[in-house]
Amino acid sequence: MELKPNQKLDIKELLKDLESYRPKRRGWHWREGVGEKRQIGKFEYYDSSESLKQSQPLPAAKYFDSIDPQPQPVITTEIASGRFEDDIRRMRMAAWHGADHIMVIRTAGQSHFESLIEGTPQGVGGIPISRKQVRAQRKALDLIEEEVGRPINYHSYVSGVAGPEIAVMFAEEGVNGAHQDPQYNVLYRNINMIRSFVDAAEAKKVMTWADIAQIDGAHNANATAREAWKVMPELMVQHAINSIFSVKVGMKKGNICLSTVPPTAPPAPSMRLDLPYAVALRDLFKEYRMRAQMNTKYMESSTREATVTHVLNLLISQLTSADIQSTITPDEGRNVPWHIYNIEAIDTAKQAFNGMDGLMSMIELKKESKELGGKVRELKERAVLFMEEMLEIGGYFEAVQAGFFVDSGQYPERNGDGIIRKIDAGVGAGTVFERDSDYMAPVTAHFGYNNVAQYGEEFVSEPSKLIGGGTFEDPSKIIYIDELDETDNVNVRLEEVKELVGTTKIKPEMEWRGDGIVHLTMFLPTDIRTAEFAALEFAKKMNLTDCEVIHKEIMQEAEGTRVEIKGRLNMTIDTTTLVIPPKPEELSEDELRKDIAAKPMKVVAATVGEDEHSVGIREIIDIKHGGIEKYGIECHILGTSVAVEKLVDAAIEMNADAVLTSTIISHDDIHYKNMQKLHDYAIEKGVRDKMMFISGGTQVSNELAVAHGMDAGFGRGTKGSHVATFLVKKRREMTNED
Ligand code: Z98
Repeated sequence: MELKPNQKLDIKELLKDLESYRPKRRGWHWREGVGEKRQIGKFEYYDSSESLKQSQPLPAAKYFDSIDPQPQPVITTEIASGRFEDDIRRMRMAAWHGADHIMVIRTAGQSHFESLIEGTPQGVGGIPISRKQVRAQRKALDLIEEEVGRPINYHSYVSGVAGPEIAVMFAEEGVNGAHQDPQYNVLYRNINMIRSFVDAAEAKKVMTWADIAQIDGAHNANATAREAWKVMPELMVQHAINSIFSVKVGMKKGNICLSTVPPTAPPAPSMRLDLPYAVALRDLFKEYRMRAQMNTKYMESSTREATVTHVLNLLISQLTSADIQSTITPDEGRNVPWHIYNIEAIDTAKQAFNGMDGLMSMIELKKESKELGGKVRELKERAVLFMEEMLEIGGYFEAVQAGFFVDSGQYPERNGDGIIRKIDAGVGAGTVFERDSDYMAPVTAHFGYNNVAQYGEEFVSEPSKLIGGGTFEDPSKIIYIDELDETDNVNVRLEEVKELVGTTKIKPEMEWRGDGIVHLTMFLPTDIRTAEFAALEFAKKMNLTDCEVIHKEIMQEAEGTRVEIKGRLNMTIDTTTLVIPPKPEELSEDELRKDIAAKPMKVVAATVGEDEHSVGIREIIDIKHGGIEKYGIECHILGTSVAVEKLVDAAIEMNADAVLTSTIISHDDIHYKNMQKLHDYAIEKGVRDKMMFISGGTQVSNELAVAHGMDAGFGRGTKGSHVATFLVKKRREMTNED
C-alpha cells in the first residue's frame, strides 16, 4: 500500500491482513538536523529542523515561495475523536501540517480497566486502546511517514491498572511514546499507590526495552489545582519522583520527558510567573527532556483566547527550550475535538516558532536579576524544602496520605485541601504479593527477581531464551484477536457510512466521517442569554438538528453577543452533480512581472455608458489591493461614463494593448449592449484584431461577454491577477508566442 497525495487513505485496505502486520521500527525519533542553520527559500533559519518531503505550508507561505520550515521541537497533536478509523485520517492531515508526535487519547475510564481489551469498540473522548486499533494506527503512520518523509512517533497511555500489560502490547506494536507516571494513578485515578509503583517498575522496564519515550503526569496537578500557579514547587517534586524512579529502573535520561505547562494564563501577568518556573525547571532537570504542554487550566471556549495563551506558552518554549511541543487543541474548553482544531493548533505552533526563529541570538534572559533569578532560586528552594518535609514524615506514600499534593497553598503554605489517598486503599489495594522463591518469569524486560540463574548464566540477561524467545523476539507468538463485539466494531461503522466511502458523495464532517456537523458563527444584537436561545432557533430554521451553543461572548451587554453553534446537517451531495466553473487561470507573480518587463503593456480603462461606478475598475487596476499595475502594466483610467467611441479613440491614440471597461449597471442588458458597441466601433476603426477588449462587472459572465464581442468578461470575485494573466496569455496568443 502506498499513499498518493491526491488519493484518500483507504481504511478498508489498511485493515486487510492486519493480523500479520509488524511495525517498521521501534523507538522514539527526534527531529533531524536540529541546531544547523539552513537556507529555506529566501531566508536563513537558525532554529529549524529538516524539511518534509511533502507538506501543507501555512496559508501565507504562498508569498514566500510556499516554503514550509519545520521548527526544532517534535510537534505533538492530541487526537480524541473516539473512532480510530477517523483518527487515522486526521493523523495524515496532522502529519502534512508538521506533527510528528501523534498522541491518541484513551476512552474515558480506561485507566480502570483491569486488562487489555480487544477489537475496535467506539470510545468516549478517545479510543479504547486495543491491539487491533494500535496496530492499524501504527500501520497507517508507517505509510504516512513515507509520504511526508519523516518518522512519526505514535503515542498513548501506560498509566492505569493495566499499565504493564499495555506497556508490553505497545512494545510489541511499535508504539514510540507513552505517558507513564504512578503518581497519576494515585492522585487522579485513585488507584492504590503500592500497586501503582510496583506496576510502574514493570512498565518502565518494558518501555526501556522498546526505547519508548516517557512523559510524566505532573501537568495534571497544574490542571487540577484550584490556583495552578501555586503548585509550582510541587510540580518539581513530582517531576523528580518520576524521573529518578525511571532512571533507577534503567530508562535513559534522553527518553524521560518532563510534562511541563506554563502554569497560568492572561489576564494574569503570566510571563512573570511562568518564565521563572520554566527556567528553574530546566536548571534542575538539565539532562532530561522537556515536553511543553500548553495551559489548559484556564482555557475557555474562545478559540481566539486559547490561541493567544498557546502563543504566549510557545514564547516560553522559545525563551527556554522544548524538546516536544504539545499543541493540545483549543477545543479543550468546549469539547469539540474536531479535525480542524488539531490542524489549527499545529499551525499555531509552526507559525509561532517560524516567526520567533533565532530570537535567542538577539536577546538574553536576565538570569541574575531579582525578578527572574530571584524567583528561580525561590522556586527551587521551595521544591527542595517540600522534598525534605516528605522525607521527614516517612516518604512519598506518607506524604500523599497526609494530603501534601495538589494543595492550593504555595508550599510551604498549606490550605489543607490537597488530594488525600490512603496507603491501603484505592483500586487494586491488596493485590501486590511478594514473589515466591520459585517464582519464574522467562520474559524479556522483566523487573526484579525472576529466578532464571538456576538454568544457566546466559539466561540472566536473556531469560526468554528459556522458552525459545518471547513475543518481543518472536512476534509470531503474539495472539491477535480481531473483534469480540459483533455490534460495536469498525466494520459496522464503515457499513453505516458506506455511501460516503470510495464514492463521489460527501457530507460535512468535523469529527467522524459523515457526522454532518457544521459550525456557525453569528452576531446577535441582544443580551447573552437571549442570544443563546435565539441562535438555537435560527439554527433550527436552517434545518440543523442536535444544535448546541459552543461559545458565547459578550461584545457589549446591550449591543450584542457573538454566538457559535454546532448542528447536524442531514444532507449529502454528489459532487458529480455540481456545476463548477473552470478555475480562473493565474500565472505566478514572477512570471507576470517578467513578461511585462520584457515587453511593456499599456491599457486604457473606463466605465462606459452612463455608469459612475468606478470602484470595481479601480480595484482591478490600483496596486492597493493587488491590481494589474502591480505587475508593471501601464494603466490609464479615462474616468466614468465615458462614451465607447471616446474610449477606443483614446486607446488608438495612446497605442494601447488593451481596453478595459467596467459596468455595474445592467438594466435592460445595457452592459452587454455597450460591449457589442465597443466591439463594432473597434472593427470600424480597424483595431479590433490588434487590441484586447475586456469587460468586467458584478453581473458580467465570460460567456455572454465573449458573445457580445469581448475577448473576455470577468464577474464577481475577479482579482487583478486573473485579468493580468488573461492579458499576458492573450497577447502571447495574438503574437504567436505561446
Ligand atoms: C497530556 N493533555 O498529557 P486515562 N497517564 C498520564 C496522563 O497525563 C493521562 C493519562 C494517563 C494530556 C492528556 N493526560 C491527558 C500521566 C492523561 C490518561 O485513561 O485517561 O486515565 O489515561 O498530553
